[in-house]
Amino acid sequence: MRTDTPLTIYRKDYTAPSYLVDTVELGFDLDPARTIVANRLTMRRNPASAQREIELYGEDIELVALRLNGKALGKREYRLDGNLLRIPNAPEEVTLEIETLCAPEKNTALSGLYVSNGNFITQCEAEGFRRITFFPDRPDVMAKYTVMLRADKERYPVLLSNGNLVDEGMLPDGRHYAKWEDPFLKPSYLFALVAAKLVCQEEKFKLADGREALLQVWVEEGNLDKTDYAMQSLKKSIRWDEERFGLELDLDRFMIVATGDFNMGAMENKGLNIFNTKYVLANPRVATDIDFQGIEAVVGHEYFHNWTGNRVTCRDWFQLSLKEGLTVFRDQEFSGDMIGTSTGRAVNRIDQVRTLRAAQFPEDAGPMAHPVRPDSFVEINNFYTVTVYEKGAEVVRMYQTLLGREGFRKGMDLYFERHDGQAVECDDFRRAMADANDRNLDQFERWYSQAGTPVVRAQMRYDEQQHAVELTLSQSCPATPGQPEKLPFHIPVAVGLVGRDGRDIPLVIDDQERGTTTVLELTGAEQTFRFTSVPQQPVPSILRDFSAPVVLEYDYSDEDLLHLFSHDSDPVNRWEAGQRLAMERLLRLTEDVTAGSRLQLDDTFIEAMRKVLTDESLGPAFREQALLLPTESMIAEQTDVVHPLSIHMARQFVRSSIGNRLRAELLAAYDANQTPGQYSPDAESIGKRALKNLALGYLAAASDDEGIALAERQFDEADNMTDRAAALGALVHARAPAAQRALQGFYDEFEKEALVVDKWFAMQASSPSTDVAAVRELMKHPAFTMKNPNRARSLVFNFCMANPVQFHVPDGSGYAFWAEQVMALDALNPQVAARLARAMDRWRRYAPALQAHMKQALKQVNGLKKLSNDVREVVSKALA
Ligand code: B3K
Ligand code: ZN
Repeated sequence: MRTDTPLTIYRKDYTAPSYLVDTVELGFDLDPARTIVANRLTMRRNPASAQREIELYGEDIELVALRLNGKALGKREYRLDGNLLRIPNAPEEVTLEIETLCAPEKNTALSGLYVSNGNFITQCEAEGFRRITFFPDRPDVMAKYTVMLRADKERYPVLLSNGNLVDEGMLPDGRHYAKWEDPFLKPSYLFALVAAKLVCQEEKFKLADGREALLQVWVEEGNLDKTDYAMQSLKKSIRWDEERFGLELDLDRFMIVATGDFNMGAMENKGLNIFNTKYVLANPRVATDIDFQGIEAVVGHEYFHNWTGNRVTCRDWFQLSLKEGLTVFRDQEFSGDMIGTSTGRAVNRIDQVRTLRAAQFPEDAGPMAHPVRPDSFVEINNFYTVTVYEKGAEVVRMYQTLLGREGFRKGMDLYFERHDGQAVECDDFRRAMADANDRNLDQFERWYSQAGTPVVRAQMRYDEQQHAVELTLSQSCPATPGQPEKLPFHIPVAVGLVGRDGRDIPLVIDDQERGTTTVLELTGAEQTFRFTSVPQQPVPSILRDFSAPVVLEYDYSDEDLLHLFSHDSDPVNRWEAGQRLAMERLLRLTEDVTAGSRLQLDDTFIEAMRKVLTDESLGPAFREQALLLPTESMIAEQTDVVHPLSIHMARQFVRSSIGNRLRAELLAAYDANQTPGQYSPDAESIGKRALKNLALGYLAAASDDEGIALAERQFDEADNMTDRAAALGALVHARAPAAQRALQGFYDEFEKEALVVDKWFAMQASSPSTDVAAVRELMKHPAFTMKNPNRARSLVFNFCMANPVQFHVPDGSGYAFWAEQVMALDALNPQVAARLARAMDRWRRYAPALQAHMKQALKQVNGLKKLSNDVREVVSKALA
């Protein structure tokens, strides 16, 4: 916690480390109140650096002893300014011995070494290792680690760290020890230890080269009935990386540990992944389909980091997307391949597009906008963003779109050939892609350096005489903080032409046949592409499969959109046409609500929805996506002045109209998509449940009580959490009289299941019937605590970020609540507080009266003298 003005760190100021570390020997005497850490480093001067001082970072730890080459250093021989310890005039080769103290039980920031439900856990990325010991805590310092753990055997029977267990035994005083050795070089952010009372599900797994690896999933006692899916997902991930990228597990042992107190989803520590319980624990009784999917994706993600992140890591934190964008791309491809079918894959892709639009586009247009490879930051933890992750993944995907799957694989192979064991930059990845394919990707660099969402404007001209189509594409990109002007991007635009009969027209450019979908490369500000042999005026299907993270503008008529919505062979664009039809109406209705006009929804739209809903040739998962309306925040992004209540009412009106006017079809879909028999989280069943529960939601939003009755029945009879939670959500959101009884029953039944209690809070927090006063009441519930990030997110975050009507009440009480919670949370856990702080990012877009309240709340937080850098950066950028 600092009170001075936070320092901005710039990418351009990078300098190589003054000393390199060869080996690290760590000894831990674990005690919640007073842990002693002995750290023995062998270091040598870095020939690539002109600097001659040893620089070590340390934060919130007490220095007890410091020895250099066996000799204790006096106070004059080193300097300790804040978090930086400097030793001038050190010799070429150095053995440093550092002894420090820390208090894990007081560590509420959950960064470094902390206690979670009585267990010791660590989290070191990005800069948590310095909260454990003094160290050149930067990712380009890679070393070999040996770790000795000592702790009371009764309370901490399990002692884990990275790599291989090389020794274990008893100590005289009831304590025991375990010694771990990690054979691979790693940066400090990948260090981990666990000392805990845990049990595990384990299995030997045969790797492609014939070796056997021991796989373990560690959880607290009582949770062994929820580890199967994580274990299965781990095995699938290992196999997939072997097959798709030729990458093997390089350790004999791979462990996953679940903890209930964790700042984010999971962490890829070498050989010892630590997970939020949310992404490990699942069985049909307590987890929804979305939870199961999340587990598969996150287990995959962390496992894939073993190569993209751990074997090849980042030179500095500005390069974060080098590992995150690439690894998200890899986990997305993994999930797609696990579904297998082409529509399944498309639904997966649609989900990605939705996330990008709902979260990344707003970020790219707001005060925290930054390039995929940022140029500066105050607090690196604020840059684990949707831009670095999801837009970063889109950037990686574009390589594959431009180079083809094989070309992309060649690039990956070259990347590992060149950089295995190194800490590198995003540019190195781009160079590997270019060199392996003999392509010039210089202009592509702008995806890394320029922030903002590019806008691609398309115009089509059909030449009846020549039977030719001219498609003109132009691009621009709005200004973002610090970047007033942008240069053109290298944009892959996948295009098809849909004929009047609904079929794709074969594409011919420069007398070359290009199939029915072709990737146009837009590199200039404006370019025209000419297609010949086009027998009749087509409807263009542009940006197929969402081939680039851009906003596409094209003046589609309703008729064009209806045509694409019925026929486009590209499922993503077929869905997109429906979204455009819906968005147009939602925007108009929002204006009507604000103006007090009567609301009306045209038959054309309802008919289009009816057609999709009843089209049996489309899989249920796709139909669900097609019928899902854009979220309130997506609508907000499209309006000039945001009136949250108008948006909510407009969207509710469309929902109830669909519920009323498609009642029969929704009921039929509800019945036809039941999944009797044993629950299974396969794509087909997940799709059916999604469509069925969407139908239930619409029916419950309709004006008669039949939907409510259906929801009540489903709630009482469901044998799995997906259906249970969907029914409860429908009751709560429809403010049904039965909602209270159902909520109480749900709580009583699942009181002991922390992740389900989170759902219980979340459902209420995001319900439009829950106002600020009700949230404050819920905060008094014995199960609520701000100290647990999952719990804080379930109630406080959901209210501030997923309940726009109540959060934005005209009197500003929602914002006052926000300020209060950000400040309270900041004193406990700055990383989590800074996430909540971002709820106010888009404050300038709201109606003036709301803006004034929002500004006041932001100023209140910013006015606090004692504020973390994390929150300070977010609120000061919002106000700037
Ligand atoms: N690499 C971690 C994120 C660490 C966040 C630190 N504030 C999880 C992941 O992306 O796999
Ligand atoms: Zn990651």
